[in-house]
Parts: sequence; structure tokens; C-alpha cells
Amino acid sequence: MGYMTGKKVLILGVASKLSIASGIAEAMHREGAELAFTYQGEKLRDRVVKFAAGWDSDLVFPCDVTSDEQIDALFEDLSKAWDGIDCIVHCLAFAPGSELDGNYVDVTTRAGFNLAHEISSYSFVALAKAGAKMMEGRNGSLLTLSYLGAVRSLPNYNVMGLAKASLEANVRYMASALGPKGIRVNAISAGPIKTLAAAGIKSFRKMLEHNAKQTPLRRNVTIEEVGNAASFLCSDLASGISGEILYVDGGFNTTAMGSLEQAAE
Ligand code: NAD
Ligand code: 0WE
Repeated sequence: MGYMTGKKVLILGVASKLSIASGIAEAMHREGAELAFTYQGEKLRDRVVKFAAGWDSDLVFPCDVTSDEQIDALFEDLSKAWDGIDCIVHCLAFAPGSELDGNYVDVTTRAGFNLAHEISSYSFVALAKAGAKMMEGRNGSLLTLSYLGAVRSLPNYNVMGLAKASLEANVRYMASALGPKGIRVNAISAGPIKTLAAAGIKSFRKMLEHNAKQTPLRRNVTIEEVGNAASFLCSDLASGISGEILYVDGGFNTTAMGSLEQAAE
């Protein structure tokens, strides 16, 4: 019997089979969890319905997190199928593409800053708020996905770095606020992975190559590895862990000079 047996998990952010959310769904399904999914915009609907069926789920709801109405409707609809929710997995982010390319000070705008923070950070607490009633009394947990750009600067990540810094602070404040109700709140800070969100980024391939060479494990991580860590963090095996940012990055964040293997003599 899998260690997620009996858990009802809502996963936001499946857009393709490459999505980190898909790696998480795969691992949680393997461990016996019951899953529900959301999609952003009607264009993605049929695709997510198909993926959900592959994980034995027919619970698929629209949710663009910029809309309070859609967030409320999500839990209203889900409550007709489930008597409660054990976990919410927040696997989404957005900043305008034009602000993820070039000099941070030059390309950042008020509108882009606000949108990045709204979608990538505010939405996490908004979901916790709207889902609180369904999560009551179940020792549940919330999980989100972050990136090292929250705590270090790197080329082009720009305003997304600030949004992830806000998201990580959100994890700590939500952990404090929801801990008394028995709800744990954590994040995984994943190494770079080629997903749809990454496909839109200039020189992502070059970054992946560089990153692999500078990582202790000498390779990049996979959505399966993130999925396994996510499944653990959302399970009762992690009952003592809250407010934590767990790095699943092959050790990249722990080194100061990476590797000298590529350096010129
Ligand atoms: P992805 O493109 O597969 O997923 C991103 C998801 O965000 C999509 O499903 C998209 O529909 C959703 N989304 C965007 N705006 C939304 C909105 N307004 N409402 C609802 N959903 C919205 O890419 P991914 O790489 O799997 O990204 C998932 C998470 O992982 C993000 O938080 C990302 O920052 C994080 N992350 C990614 C990497 C990486 O290298 N790929 C590394 C670390 C963390
Ligand atoms: O969080 C992310 C990417 C999130 C993302 C991606 C896009 C591309 C398309 C947010 N918004 C958008 N907007 C779009 O229009 N990652 C951790 C992956 C990522 O993105 C980078 C990275 C890494 C790593 C951008 C620049 C530098 C590194």
C-alpha cells in the first residue's frame, strides 16, 4: 500500500507531460493518492482531462488564479465530489516574457512586477484561504514550487526572483498561521528543468548545460525526482516538517565555486 493512500490532493499547474505538476501527480498516484486537477484557460482543458484520466481522476476544474471567482468556484465544485482536501499542490508561476530577458533594471515594469507577484505568490495564500474549510481537521499540507533565483541573482530570472522570494516568505508566514490547525506548508526549490515555462526562455539549453556541469551530481534533476520529494513532503512521513524550503537541485545551491572541470588552465 502506497504512503499516500487515502489522501485527497488538488494539483494546480499541469500544462503538459513535462510539467513539474505532472511529475508530482505521477508520484502521488503511484503512492495511492486520489487526485484532482485544475487548468488555466479553456485551451488547456481537453489536455488536462486526458492526463487526469491517466491518473484515474475525472476531477478537472478551471482555475485562472488571477480570478477570485474561479478560485471560489473551484472549491465549491470540488466540495460536491470530495468531503475534504488533504493537500494542495501549487505548481504555477508567471511573469511577462519581456521581463525575463535582459537587464533587470531596464526591463522591469510596475505592471509586470505586480502581475508576477499576484500569480506566482499571492495565489498561494489565496488558495489556502479559499480551501481552508475543506482542509479543516485533516492534518493536511500545502506545497509550492520555488527556484534558487529567490535567494541569489542570476541572468534574466529578474522579477521572477522577487516573486519567488515573496513566495518563500509566504511559505513561512502560512506555516505559522496554519500550523495551529495542523496544516503544514512547504516549498521545493527545484533545479532547472526543461518544461513549457522554460521553453519560452532564451538560452535555456545553454543554462541547463552549464548548470549540470557545475552541480555536485554533474547532471540536472528530473520531474520524477521532484515528484518523489513532493509526495514525501505532502505525506505523513513528513509530519514534522513545516515552513521548509527543500532543495531538489542535485546540490547546486550548496557550492560556492561549482566545478573547475570546465575552467581554462
Ligand atoms: P509549466 O509551464 O509546465 O507549468 C506552469 C503552469 O503555470 C502551467 O500549468 C500554467 O497553466 C500555469 N499558470 C500560469 N499562469 C497561471 C494563472 N494565471 N492561473 C493558473 N495557472 C497558471 O512549467 P513548470 O516548470 O512545471 O512550472 C511549475 C512551477 O515550477 C512554477 O512555479 C515554476 O516557477 C517552478 N519551477 C520551475 C523550474 C524549471 O526549471 N522548470 C525550476 C524551479 C521551479
Ligand atoms: O520559474 C521559472 C519560470 C517561470 C516562468 C516562465 C515563463 C516563460 C514564458 C514565468 N513566466 C514566464 N512567462 C512567459 O511568458 N523557472 C524556474 C524556470 C526558469 O525560467 C528562467 C530561468 C529558469 C531556471 C528565466 C530566466 C533564467 C532562468
